[in-house]
Amino acid sequence: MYVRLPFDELKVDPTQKKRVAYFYDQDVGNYFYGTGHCMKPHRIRMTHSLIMNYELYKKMEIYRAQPATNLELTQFHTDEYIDFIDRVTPDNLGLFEREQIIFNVGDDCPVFDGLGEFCKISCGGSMEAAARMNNGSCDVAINYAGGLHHAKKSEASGFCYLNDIVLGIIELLRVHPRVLYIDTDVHHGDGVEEAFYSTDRVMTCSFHKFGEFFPGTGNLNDIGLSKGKYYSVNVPLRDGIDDASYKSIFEPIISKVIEWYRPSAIVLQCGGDSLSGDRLGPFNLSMRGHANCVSFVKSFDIPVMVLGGGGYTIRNVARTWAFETGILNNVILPKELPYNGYYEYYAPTYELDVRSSNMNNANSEEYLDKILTSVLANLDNTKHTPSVQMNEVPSSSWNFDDDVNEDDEKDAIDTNGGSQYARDKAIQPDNEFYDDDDIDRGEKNISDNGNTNTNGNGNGVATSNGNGSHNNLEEDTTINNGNKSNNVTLTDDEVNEIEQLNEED
Ligand code: V1D
Ligand code: CA
Repeated sequence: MYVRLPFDELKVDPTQKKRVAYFYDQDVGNYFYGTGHCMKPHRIRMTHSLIMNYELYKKMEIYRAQPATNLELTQFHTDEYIDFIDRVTPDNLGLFEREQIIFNVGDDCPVFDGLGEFCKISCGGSMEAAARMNNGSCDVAINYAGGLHHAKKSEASGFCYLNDIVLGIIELLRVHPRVLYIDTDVHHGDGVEEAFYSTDRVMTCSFHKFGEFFPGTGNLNDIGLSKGKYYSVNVPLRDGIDDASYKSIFEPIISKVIEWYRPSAIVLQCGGDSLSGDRLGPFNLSMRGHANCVSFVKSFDIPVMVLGGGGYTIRNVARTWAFETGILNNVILPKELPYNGYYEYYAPTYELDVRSSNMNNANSEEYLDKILTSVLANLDNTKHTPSVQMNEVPSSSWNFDDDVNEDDEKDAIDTNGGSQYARDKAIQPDNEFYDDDDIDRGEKNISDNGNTNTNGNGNGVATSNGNGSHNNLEEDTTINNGNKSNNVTLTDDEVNEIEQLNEED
């Protein structure tokens, strides 16, 4: 059953064009978990700087999402927990002694300055990514500030406080009958699995290190419950898995899942802690081995949301996520790193590469064969794709609980009000896009000729409105989209300003 596939060079098919929406908030890199903590949101800013300096902004649409609101967050989390996350700070922590225990904040999940804002940025990105996929305005939506897969309904866990993935999937379920979640972080995607453990509307599939490793869940025989039985897939792996072994287990499992389950949307969590040399993860994937998962999932031509996750050797996380962003845009990025705001992090090679090491691979062919055989056998039980009666979800009316008619309720996930409405409401009129006081002057977009593109909001990042149309663009000031060629030429002063801003990063 298990066949060790050769690990061939990654290729892209330039004829297979995807519309890519990329979500980034300039504030995200400023949040700090604390000295000695290995989770560093700064890696998202490093990734962004590579992406921009590789000029991928010419290929995709770049948005700054609206941070999620408390109401939106309660589509999954409890009111009490959201209230706590919203209000707690390092200064008032003493007022929350009981809550610290019940909501599990502490060493792994410290209360840091701006915690609530950080969570809302992460969740807003994934929810808006889902909204854009729902309205068909993109084929690929990327949010590297998302992917926080351990967060529970009313509990922080493993550096994660709020579960942007669950919230994003709930949004996708408004339109998509079946959503597939794939998790390549070295840790088990327990929070997402738990949220959908008893439904067949979402199939979760996590690849992870198993055995004396956080969070301790994700055994081979954890396969879901009641209606969700066979709709949770766990692939427990041992230390040192290499590119060829990973590909040889990932590809047949994902192929069969997609063939049997026929998802209409996929969410791919790309935790960078499965890379070789990670500070926490014991796997041995090269950048290309990791990116092969992205490339393989993309090849199915199903709308996909690509999220971040863990990853603790931050220079390698940034390299890999930038490379993967290239793949999603049908570009194999050149090896030589462009000069960027964090160039010194990439010493001594200054190259875009993460190599495997010569560590031992504890995943024998026999072991991988046993896993593959078991997973594929379980999948046979999902042959009859669940057919869900879909009800059209109105995008311009608020479905309060007491408004929902009973027929509609049958298969619906309780969205506690529904966020599509809120996101539609957030559309700014076309003539009100210039709100630069609220948006910091971070990296701007640079046009084909190397000059900055002034798009009206001064930061090159569109504030997305979730309905598929830009709210900050006019025909002659379009942002960074390679399909459009009406870039604006800048003055030397503007170019200097950009260069200075890049250096400040
Ligand atoms: F090394 C550390 C330094 C400071 C604070 C925490 C850690 C640390 C390392 N590993 N914490 C862990 C893991 N926690 C424990 C706890 C000990 N307790 C009894 C449990 O082993 C948590 C690892 C979290 C991994 C998060 C993730 O990579 O999966 C992730 N994905 O998306 C976002 C994060
Ligand atoms: Ca995983």
